[in-house]
Amino acid sequence: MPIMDSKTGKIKRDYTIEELVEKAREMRAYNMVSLTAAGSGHTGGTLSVMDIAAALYLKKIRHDPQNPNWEDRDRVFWSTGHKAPALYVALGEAGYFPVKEAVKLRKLWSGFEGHPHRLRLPGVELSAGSLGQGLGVAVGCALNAKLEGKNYRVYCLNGDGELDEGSIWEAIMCAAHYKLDNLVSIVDRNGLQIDGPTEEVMKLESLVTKWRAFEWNTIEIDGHNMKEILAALDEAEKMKGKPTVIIAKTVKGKGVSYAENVVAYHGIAPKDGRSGKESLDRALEDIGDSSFTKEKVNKLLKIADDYQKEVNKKIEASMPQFSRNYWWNSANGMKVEMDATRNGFGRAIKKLGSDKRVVALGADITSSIRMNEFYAEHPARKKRFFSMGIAEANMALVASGLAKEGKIPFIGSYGVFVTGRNWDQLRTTVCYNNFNVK
Ligand SMILES: Cc1ncc(C[n+]2csc(CCOP(=O)(O)OP(=O)(O)O)c2C)c(N)n1
Repeated sequence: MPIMDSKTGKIKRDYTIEELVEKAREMRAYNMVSLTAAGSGHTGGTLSVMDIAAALYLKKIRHDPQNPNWEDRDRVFWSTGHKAPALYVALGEAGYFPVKEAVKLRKLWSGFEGHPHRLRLPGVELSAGSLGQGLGVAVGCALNAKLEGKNYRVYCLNGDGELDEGSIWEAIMCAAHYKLDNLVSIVDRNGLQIDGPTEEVMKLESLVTKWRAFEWNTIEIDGHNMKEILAALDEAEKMKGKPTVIIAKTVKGKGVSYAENVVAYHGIAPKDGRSGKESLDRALEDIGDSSFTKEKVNKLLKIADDYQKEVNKKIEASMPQFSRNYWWNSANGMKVEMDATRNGFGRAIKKLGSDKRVVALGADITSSIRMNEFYAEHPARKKRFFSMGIAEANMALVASGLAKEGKIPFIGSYGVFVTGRNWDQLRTTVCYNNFNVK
């Protein structure tokens, strides 16, 4: 069901397959302008998921952008919150707000946060960012439809790297247990995550066999073929008694030559800014939407720029000012040299690595937290490094097992994940057992 008027039940706007292909092209272009204006964001995954986003928001789901909380709307959960810019351009194209607004990506108070915030933007179903959580929420939402006899459908966009998280498999089991045929997971199978190819970080294959064994209806498609995407979504709707997973083979960075299949383009905007080899201009050339003239792009970038200037003014006005300088806020001796904590971590683990008992466990952000310093100049140490995938809870437990046998394991991820997602493992297993996990 395409975009609807929730009051009259009439279709507001429908698209042909050819039009959807063009819309996805336009969405990629807006996406790249947004990322460039922000100077940061996730190029790779937003581009790989874009055709699916266009198919869902412009053709498949029943929704009314003028009535975002319509009770009977279909729900789409973006479990991979880092792909938020693709969600924003999809919502904009569908009519939740003018799509050009999405260029205010990552700007304070704009609502277009780096990861989606449900309370700040209409059409966003779930605040997300910590991977592995959306599918469970989607299960709850689908269960509610069954309980209340509602016929809305529930879609969840998952990343393939995200499937490393155990909580995903708990949700998979739960959905099959409750025979949630109103639920569809779409896996953006682009084959890459942050540390490299999925099969090197944590082997996923055979993915189809795994989902089937968990008793899901399993469909494999080319995630850039609009016809196949729509056919799979229709097939899922006909399925009775089982949830459906659509494993969509995609290309990370699809449509932008310098980003396609390039691991480094996971979480960055075009390296060269507006023009140059790896720039916005080059990206737009590759994408090939002729409506994105220099003039139009300038105007879009100006929207972002003007907005930022207003934000800066407001911030400046709200900052407390000293009436004059004192020794403690201005003397040279009081100034400190700043260095990121992760750099200190990298230096320390490099040094400590000479102790053969030291082992390092990574959770798919190894270079980002400088854990790679452990083996960068000491290749022999690589065998004492273990990639755990995006699975912080299991990482703490595996480290515990190694510690129990006399190793000194260092585990690492971003602070929120390595304390939050494995808090109980730290409490019960690491602490109560007094295991020497760092
Ligand atoms: C719990 C958690 N751990 C780590 C991260 C950091 N992180 C953000 S994206 C990402 C890789 C995700 O890979 P995938 O799901 O395949 O997404 P894609 O490659 O399609 O962007 C990681 C590890 C996170 N957001 N959440």
